[in-house]
Amino acid sequence: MVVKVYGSIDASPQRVLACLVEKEIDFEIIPIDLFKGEHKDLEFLKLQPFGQVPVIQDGDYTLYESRAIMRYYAEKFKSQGTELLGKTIEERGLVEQWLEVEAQRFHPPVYKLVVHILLASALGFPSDPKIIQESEAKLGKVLDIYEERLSKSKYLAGDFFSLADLSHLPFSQHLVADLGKEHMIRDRKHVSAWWDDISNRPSWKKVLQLGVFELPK
Ligand SMILES: N[C@@H](CCC(=O)N[C@@H](CS)C(=O)NCC(=O)O)C(=O)O
Repeated sequence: MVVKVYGSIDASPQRVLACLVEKEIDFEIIPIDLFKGEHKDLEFLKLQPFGQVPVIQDGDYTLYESRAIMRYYAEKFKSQGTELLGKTIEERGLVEQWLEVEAQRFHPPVYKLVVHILLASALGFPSDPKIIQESEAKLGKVLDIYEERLSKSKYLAGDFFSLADLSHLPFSQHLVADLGKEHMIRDRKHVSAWWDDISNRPSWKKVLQLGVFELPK
């Protein structure tokens, strides 16, 4: 069965694609152009009533929310491809803990940086320097905690790569590649080594080969 991934070359769909590649699951991308507003079309809203990508369709099963999709495939194909949830219930607990940290602590400030540095003019509103400054400060404090954690274990949940690390790839890529904030990673020795490790995985390179995010001309 080939999984249909509705999305674009955007960070949240990339999270799902990296997981599918790690789990050796075949997929097909159904392009949804956010700048043309295709995610608000009535047909698309039948799949994702909040009007966001990604959504997957697997036969007649439909699922949205990128982290829920990753958890679903990591569990469904536990023994296929890379084990991404940990081998014991204790490891699983730590994977879940760091997945929550990514979603609740890392994502909000980095998302604001993407909106205010990268997207504001394309979306037609002025970027707010105060929000940029506050978000960078918040993110810096979060990354200080990562630095401490990664001085004790190679990856976030322990000495094994997991969904918790993978979930950071798309927005860390934005930090490094398009936001001019690579120093936030590089100034922290262990975070920097972790980023080099996870971003050099063949799965992430394959996702980037599918295309990189570009603003409309
Ligand atoms: N919590 C959702 C967030 C998805 C999300 O923010 N998707 C963005 C693209 S990266 C989107 O569809 N933006 C268009 C919009 O929100 O109108 C998930 O993880 O799937």
